[in-house]
Amino acid sequence: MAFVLPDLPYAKDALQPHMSSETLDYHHGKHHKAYVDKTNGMLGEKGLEGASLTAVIKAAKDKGDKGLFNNSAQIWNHSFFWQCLAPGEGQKPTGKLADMITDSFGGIDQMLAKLKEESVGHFASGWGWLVLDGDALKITSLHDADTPVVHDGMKPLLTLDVWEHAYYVDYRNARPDYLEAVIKNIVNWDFVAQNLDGDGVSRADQG
Ligand code: MN3
Repeated sequence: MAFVLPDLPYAKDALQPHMSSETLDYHHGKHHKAYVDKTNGMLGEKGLEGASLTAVIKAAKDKGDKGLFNNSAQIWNHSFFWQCLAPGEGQKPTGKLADMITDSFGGIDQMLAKLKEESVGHFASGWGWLVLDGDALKITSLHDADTPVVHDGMKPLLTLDVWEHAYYVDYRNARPDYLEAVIKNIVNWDFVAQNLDGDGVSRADQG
C-alpha cells in the first residue's frame, strides 16, 4: 500500500501570523508531498511494498540506501512536526511535562532558550529536537533527514524543522525570528506531553 500525505491537523490559515497559509501550501502541499511521492515511487524496486513507514526507514538505513532513507525519513519527520504545532498564542508546557522541564533545565524559559539556541545553531538543513533519552529530557539536533526513528533509545517529544523551506516565505533568511515565533506561540504542548509515554515514533507512522 502506498504511503499518503497526512492531512494537517488544523486549517491551513490557523497558525497565522506565525506560520502563513502560503508556507503550509508549499511546505506541506509541495515539499512533504514530494517526499511521499518519491518514496512511493521507490518501494516496488526495493521490494518494500506493504512495509510500514518506520520499517522502510530502518531498512533504508541498514542498507545504506540514502535516496530511500532521506525521502522516507522526511515523510515521518514532517508527519510528526505538523502534530507538534497547534493554533494559539503563547502556549506553554503544563503538568508533569512542565515539572520535568524544570527539573532538567531549571525552568521552562531556560529550556525554550536552549531549544532555540540549538535549532538556530544547527548548520544548514536539519531538525531541532526535544527527546527522552532514557528517562531524561534532552535537547539535540539532527542533520538533513536524520530522524529519531533510527536512533535507539531516542524517544521523540517535539521537533522543529530548520530547513530553509520551513521559514523562507514568512521570515526570509531569519531563522531565529521563525523559531522565536513558533516556540513562543504555536507549539502543541499537549502533543509533546502525550509523547512522554515513549510512543512518539508510532504517532507519525503509517502503513
Ligand atoms: Mn520541511
